[in-house]
Amino acid sequence: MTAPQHIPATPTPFSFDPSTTALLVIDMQRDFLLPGGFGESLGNDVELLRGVIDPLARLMTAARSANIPVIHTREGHLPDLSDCPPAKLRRGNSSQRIGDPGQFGRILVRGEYGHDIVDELAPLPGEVVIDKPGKGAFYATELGAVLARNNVESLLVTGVTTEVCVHTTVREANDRGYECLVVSDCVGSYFPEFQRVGLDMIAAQGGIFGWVADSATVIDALASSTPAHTSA
Ligand code: TIU
Repeated sequence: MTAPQHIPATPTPFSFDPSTTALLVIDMQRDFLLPGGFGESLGNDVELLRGVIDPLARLMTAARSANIPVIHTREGHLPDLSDCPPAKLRRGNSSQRIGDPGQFGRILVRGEYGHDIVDELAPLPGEVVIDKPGKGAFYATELGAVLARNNVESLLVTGVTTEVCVHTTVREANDRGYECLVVSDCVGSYFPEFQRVGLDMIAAQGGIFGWVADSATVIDALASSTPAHTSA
């Protein structure tokens, strides 16, 4: 244990102990972020997601300097799609389904170029990467065990998309007893309205799912925290 730190946040200051905190980076994958990729092929403006890359890269650097473990997730499926529920497979545009050939390999299939994390945010050797078949990062993954093993109690949550995988994961984490701070400029949505409302929903009703603060504020707090973790 180290002394609790406080990050100015909405709706109240976020109290966290750096020695029991992890940075969660959700689904910063080429399929969602690269121009010409799956996300763009569905008619989305990927620039709205790409704006997350620079602040998130700075936050990851700050977390690593504070010895806060960085845990990455990727949404995707086994090549035979046996872990993809038929209902999920059927969903969406009929010419662009999970497992179909895309610009960067088979869409959201593990091992394909598009499934992996963008170069700017590549995991460092030794950092945990959780492959998840669902929107939430806890469902059918080892995330809960990884967090327990590292005595994690608080999560700094980042990634894409705000209203889908970030929200699902924050809700799952909240129900499991984790305290979640969502970093507002390090999460992104293809839909500006969903970004705004998604963030509002986290902190509404006195912090029904968690807290919200921007990356500059979080980085300031991490810079004054004491290194604590040694591994993930
Ligand atoms: N990672 C994530 O949010 N997956 C999605 O499918 N997001 C959409 O917004 N579609």
